[in-house]
Amino acid sequence: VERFASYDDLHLLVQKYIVRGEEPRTIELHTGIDGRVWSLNGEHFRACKPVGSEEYLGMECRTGEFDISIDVMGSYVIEGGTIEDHRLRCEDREMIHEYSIRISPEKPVTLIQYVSVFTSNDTEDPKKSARETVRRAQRLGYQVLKDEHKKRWDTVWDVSDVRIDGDIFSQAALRFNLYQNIIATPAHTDTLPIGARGLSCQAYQGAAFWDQEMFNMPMFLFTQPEVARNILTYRYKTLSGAREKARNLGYTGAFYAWISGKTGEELCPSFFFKDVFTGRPIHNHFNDWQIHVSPDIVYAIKLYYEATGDWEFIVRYGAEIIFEVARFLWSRAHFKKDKNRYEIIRVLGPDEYHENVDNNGFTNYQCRFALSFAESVYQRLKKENPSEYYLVAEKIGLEGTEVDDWCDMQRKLYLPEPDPHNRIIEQFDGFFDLEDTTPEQLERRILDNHEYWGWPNGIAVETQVSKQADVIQLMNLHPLFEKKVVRANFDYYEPRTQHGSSLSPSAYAIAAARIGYIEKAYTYFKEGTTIDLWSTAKAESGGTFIGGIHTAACGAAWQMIVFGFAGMRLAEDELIFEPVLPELWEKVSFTLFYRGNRLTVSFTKESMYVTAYEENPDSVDVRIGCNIVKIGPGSHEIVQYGDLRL
Ligand code: IFM
Repeated sequence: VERFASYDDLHLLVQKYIVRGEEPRTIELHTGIDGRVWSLNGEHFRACKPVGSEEYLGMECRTGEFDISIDVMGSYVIEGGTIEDHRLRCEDREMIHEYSIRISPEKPVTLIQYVSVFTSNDTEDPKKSARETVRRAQRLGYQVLKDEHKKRWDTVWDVSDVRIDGDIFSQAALRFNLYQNIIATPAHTDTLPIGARGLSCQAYQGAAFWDQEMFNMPMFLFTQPEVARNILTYRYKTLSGAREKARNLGYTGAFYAWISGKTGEELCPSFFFKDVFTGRPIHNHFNDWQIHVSPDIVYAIKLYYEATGDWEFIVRYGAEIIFEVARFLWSRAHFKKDKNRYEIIRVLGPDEYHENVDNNGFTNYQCRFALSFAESVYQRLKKENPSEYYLVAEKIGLEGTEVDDWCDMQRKLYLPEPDPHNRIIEQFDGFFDLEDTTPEQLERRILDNHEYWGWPNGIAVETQVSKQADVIQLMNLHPLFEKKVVRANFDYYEPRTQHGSSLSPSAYAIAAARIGYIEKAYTYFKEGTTIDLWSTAKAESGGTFIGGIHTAACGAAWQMIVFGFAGMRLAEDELIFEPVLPELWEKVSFTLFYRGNRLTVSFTKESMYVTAYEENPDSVDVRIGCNIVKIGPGSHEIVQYGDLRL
C-alpha cells in the first residue's frame, strides 16, 4: 500500500494497493466512501447523499452545525487480475464498489484511487471542483502526482530539516515531529487555525489553543516566515470573536478564545471533564479564566517582528490586536489601592490543575510584556505611520487616556519576584502553603485511572503538584531570569511537575539545556519527541477523549533543538547562541531565516559553524558565547568554544 495526501494539490488524496497471490485465488475488494462521521456533538453530517456512476463515486454532505457543504469524489482504476463480479452497494451513507477478482502469482491486481474533497469554505461549487480535481488526477496518473507531491515536500524539507549526527533514533523521532507540525499547519491560508490535536481528536475540534503561537509557530517563524505571518494573521481575522468573548464576560478589548476555530468564537465548553465517580460534569474554567492566551498572542507577534523586521505586519494587523489585548488586560486587572498595585486575580496559568488562582507569575509577566509592547507600538505607529495610526485608533475608538492607563498598569502590575533567599518564584499566591508532595506520591491516592486530577476536587488541587511547566515556561520565554534563578526554580518545580500535558517535557528540556543539565535535557527531548511515536500521553481524562496527535509537542521538538541545545535567543539586532550537545550526539545542523537572510547553523561539542547564503541582502550579527561575528552574504564563520562560554 502506498498513499499520500498531496502536498502539491491540497484537495487530492491518492492511494495505490497492489495485491499479489501466492497461489491462484479469488479475492474480495471493497472500496468506496463512508459518510458515517461522528463528532463531539453527535452525527457530524445533517445530510449525506451518495451520488455516483461506474466511473465516479461521490458523497454530498452538509454539516449539522454550520451547514457547510462537503463534497467527496473518487475514481477507481483497477489493473491486472480478472474481475469476476462487480456490485455497487449504495446505502444510506455509504457508496461501495465490491469486486470479486481472480488473482494469481503472475497476475497481481493493482487498485489506484484518486479522491478529492472540497467544501463550501473553499469554493462556490465544491462538487464541480472535486470532479475536476479527480479528472485531472486521472489524466496525470499516479506517478506524476507522486512526483509533484515529492517535489513540493523536498522544498519544505530543504528549509525545515534538522540533522542530528550520532543518534539515529533521535534523528528519526525528531523528523517525525517536524513532519507532524508541518502537516497540522494550514500553511496555505491565513483563515484557519492549527488544531491542538491536528484533525485527530473530536474533543479539540481541529481548533487552536495558546499552543499555536507558543509551540507550533516558532518553527515556521525561522524556517518559513510567511507561514508564521499567516498563523498570526488568523488571529487578526478572528478578532471579532475575541472582542465578543470579552464583551460577553463584561470586559473591553479582545479576550481570545481558549479553543478557537475558524470564526474565533469560544468553542471550549464550560463542562469539559466529568467526575468519573458520580458521572456529573465538572464546570472547568479553561474558557473564561485562562486569560494568558491573549498576551501570549502579543508575545508571538513581538517575536515575529524581532525575527523578521516586518513592521508592515504590525501596521496592518498587529497593532489592532495588540491594542485590543492591552485594553482587555486593563479591564481584567484589579487595582488594589491599599497596595498601590494592579493584580490579576481568578485565573488559570499553564498548570491547569489549579483554577481560580491569583497572580499566577506566568500570566502576570506575560501581561506586563504585552502592555509594554503595546506602549512602544503605540508610540512608533503614531510617529512613523500617523495616517495608519489614525485609522486604527478611529476603528477601535482608542483614546489617549487608555494608553496612559496601560502604561500605569505596566508600571504597577504586581510581578512575583524570585525569593531573595532561595531564588524561587511562587507559581501563584499561596502556592507554597499547599501540601508539598510529588506526583508519584499522589498517584497512590488514585481510585480510578481516569479520574481528573484538577479543579475543583481532584487529588492535585490542594497540593503543589503542577500538571505542566508553569514557572519554567515563564523563564523560557523571558531570558531576564539569570541562570542561577532558573536552576533554583528547575530544582524546585521539576519534582513537583507531573508532565500531565504534552506541552511540559519540551519546556523542561529547553530550560535544562540552558542551565547545563545536558543529559536531563536529552531525557526530556526523548520524552517530548516520543509522545505520539510511542503514544505515551493519556488518551482519556475525566471521561473525555483527549488523544490524537499532540501538535504542540511536535512543534516544540524543533524548539528543543534550536532554543534548547543550540541555545538560540534574539537580542536587539543579533542572534545569540549558547550551544551544548548531549553525550551521544556528534553534530546538529539546521537552516534559519532571520530578517530576510538565510543561514545554515551546525555545531559540535567543540565549535559552531554558521554559513550565510550568497543571496542574503545583509550581514547578520551572531554572538556565540562571548564572541561576536558578523556574517556577510556568502561567507561563513567557525567559532571554537574554547573558554568562550558565557
Ligand atoms: O493548551 C493545552 C493546555 O496547556 C494543556 N491541556 C491541553 C491543551 C491543548 O494542547
